[in-house]
Amino acid sequence: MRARALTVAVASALVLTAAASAATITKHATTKSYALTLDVGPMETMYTEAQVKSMHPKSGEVMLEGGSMNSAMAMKGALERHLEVHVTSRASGKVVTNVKPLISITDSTARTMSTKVNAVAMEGIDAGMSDVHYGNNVALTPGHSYEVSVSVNGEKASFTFKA
Ligand SMILES: [Cu+2]
Repeated sequence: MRARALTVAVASALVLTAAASAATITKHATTKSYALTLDVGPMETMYTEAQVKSMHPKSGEVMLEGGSMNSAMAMKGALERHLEVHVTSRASGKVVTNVKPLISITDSTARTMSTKVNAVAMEGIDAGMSDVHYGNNVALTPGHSYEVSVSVNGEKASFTFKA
């Protein structure tokens, strides 16, 4: 019975860990012209506009200018997450939909080289233009610290977060 109680405790600890790491992380930064919001949340299915028309998905995101979904081959222990950057103009407060941000990510814990994120413009299904943002799915190791660098029209900002 004792062994069984231990198994239950371990199982519930695993569930807690999974729940914690699935939470959405939100960070803010500003550049001269832009206010940037980084969101790291659960993996999203990204559809082309043609797929949205034919498949009528009820959730996920639609890619606006082509591009493709990363299906990151997750390393052992890594989880696939969705990393996205929302850009608004500091002057007008409006969502910026016509830029091509450069996004790269570094695992500060593993001290890996920075990796370019294939930043695709997208919006949530049925969310409309106010949700336009840039990013993709990425594989992150829970507990590791990451640095994300974003450059919008040459204006740079960086974020740090723990996955
Ligand atoms: Cu997205």
